[in-house]
Amino acid sequence: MSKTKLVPSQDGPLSDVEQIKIESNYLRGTLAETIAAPLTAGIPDEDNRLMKFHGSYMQDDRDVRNERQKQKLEPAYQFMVRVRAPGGVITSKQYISMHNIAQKYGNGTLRLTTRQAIQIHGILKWNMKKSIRKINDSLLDTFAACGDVNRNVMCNPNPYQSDVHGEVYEWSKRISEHLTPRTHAYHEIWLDGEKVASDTQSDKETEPIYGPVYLPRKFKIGVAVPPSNDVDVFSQDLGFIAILQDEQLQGFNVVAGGGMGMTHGDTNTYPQLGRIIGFCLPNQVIDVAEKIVTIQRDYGNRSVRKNARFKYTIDARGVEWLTDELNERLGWELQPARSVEFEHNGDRYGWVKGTNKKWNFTLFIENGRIKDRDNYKLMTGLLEIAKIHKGDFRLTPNQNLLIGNIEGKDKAQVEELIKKYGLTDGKQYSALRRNAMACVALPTCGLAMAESERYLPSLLDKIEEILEEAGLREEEIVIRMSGCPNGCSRAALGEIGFIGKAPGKYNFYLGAGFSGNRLNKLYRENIGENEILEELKPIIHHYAKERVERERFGDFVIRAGYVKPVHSGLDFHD
Ligand code: SRM
Ligand code: SF4
Repeated sequence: MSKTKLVPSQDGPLSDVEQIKIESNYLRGTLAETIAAPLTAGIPDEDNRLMKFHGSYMQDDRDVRNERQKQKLEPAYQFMVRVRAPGGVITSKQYISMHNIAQKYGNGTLRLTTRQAIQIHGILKWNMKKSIRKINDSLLDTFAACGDVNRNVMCNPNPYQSDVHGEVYEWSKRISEHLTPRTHAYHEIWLDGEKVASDTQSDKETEPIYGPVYLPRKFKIGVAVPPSNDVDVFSQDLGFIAILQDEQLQGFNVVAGGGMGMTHGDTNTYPQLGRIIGFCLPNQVIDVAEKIVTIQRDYGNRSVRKNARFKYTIDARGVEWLTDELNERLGWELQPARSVEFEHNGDRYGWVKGTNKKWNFTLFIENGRIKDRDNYKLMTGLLEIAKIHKGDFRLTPNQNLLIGNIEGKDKAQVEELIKKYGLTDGKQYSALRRNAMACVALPTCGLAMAESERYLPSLLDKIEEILEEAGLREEEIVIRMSGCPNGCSRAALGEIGFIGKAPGKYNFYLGAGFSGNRLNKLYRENIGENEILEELKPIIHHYAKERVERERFGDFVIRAGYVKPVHSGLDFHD
């Protein structure tokens, strides 16, 4: 019997978001009107909730929030749009469009996300329709990039096994397409599609998978190709692990019920690892994804939003319940899971030749932010590459960018531009920095309790000094920082993890598995930079001196007794 957890009952009244969804007429609400309303740069809260399904969040610039309040001005409202790219694959032309939209309507930067999507921040309400239309003109879209539906489906961008990767990627795209909501609201609001009257709604439009109230909470799917676990398959609501034999795709192990978010001080919330529940053939994968989504639709908690993710649905009932329910809905049974090993959950940088003989270059993009700085013209450099590049770009699950499928004859030209703009595979940095991720946090994220993207690089400068002293500059250690316990950088899977508590203060975690198969554990609470460095320094030196051969940092801190291992989120707070 698997362990279960009593989570707050779902028999209470529906949460406010459920009410908004019910009344929204398939995600319309009054969005069309409030986006057009000229008197305020913002939109009302109910529409902002619906806006997420359309791939956008209203935010305000938190750097100027207090000053504007003093001046009795409304917050500096602006919108972030998230552009979905299943498996992170986009063409050069699409990349150029994103660049242009960010320059013209956004804050002039692009943000590669931890789920292989692109975010453009700082778009004013008056420019939202134009921006979304341009995104759609480029054959990308923002629909279902956020909201209580299935999000961007992640997939390993592995250039080594091009053929198998291509096949797995195609399945990921099909899962994504199959689970995309069917409402016409997006087209109607943003692309001036034909209006659907609410009284004839049911005749014209249905959501065969989601139903009219969609899911109780966001839902995330990732597909891993071993030995790389770059998609952090155990952090996904639903994961698929490609099983390969003699370079042929046999099928997928199915992983259910992962998630990273929690709330400080609430032990009913916790990060959780997905559990491997069986194996399916390639052509069964869409059926499995659909049925799992419907189980979450029917059993997820619609009363307490904090406990509405799939991990809680499973933990309240047990894994056996899930497999029984799934097998029943499928009408056939999952096969026993195949054995599989992961080696790492990071990206592999630099040049690599695929089995299709084409070249790929993975660029190190610190924390996913593409912008021009005085001495590093990353944004301009990438634009110039996109102008001549005939292959594709792949956004990696670790916020980096792979310039993919370069013909041998074109390699020198790309190489020249990489050199000209000083773009890098990160080899001049420590292995720690190459394995680091920070979420966006301030100034755009409304939920940030502490800095993350803007702070981690300077903290790393100091940790790197300790690593140099200890002779560990080239030791790969996974470090992740999130500005709040939502864990958007998948911080609970960092061998070293920091989660924001208050400005300048972080909870400090240790001991996740290097390949993303074990959670970390709280080591010190609410500490600032000096204490972080004081705490970390002796541990790093201890590791340098006493690690056994090939022992990973996350494994060492457990063996040395700094923290207990956490193999299930149900033990995260023990
Ligand atoms: Fe996230 C909410 C940014 C990946 C867990 N996340 C947010 C919001 C939208 C804040 C908000 O709700 O107002 C952040 C916008 C910040 C900004 O200014 O851009 C935000 N999340 C991000 C991104 C951009 C972080 C990044 O640095 O790349 C990632 C976008 C992914 C994408 O392309 O879809 C991002 N978020 C994640 C991940 C990692 C993942 O999915 O692999 C997680 C942890 C995995 C999980 O979902 O369990 C994650 N984000 C959350 C949560 C907590 C959800 C929970 O139920 O536990 C929230 C808050 C919420 O949903 O209420 C959140
Ligand atoms: Fe914002 Fe928190 Fe996510 Fe960071 S972890 S982007 S602070 S919601």
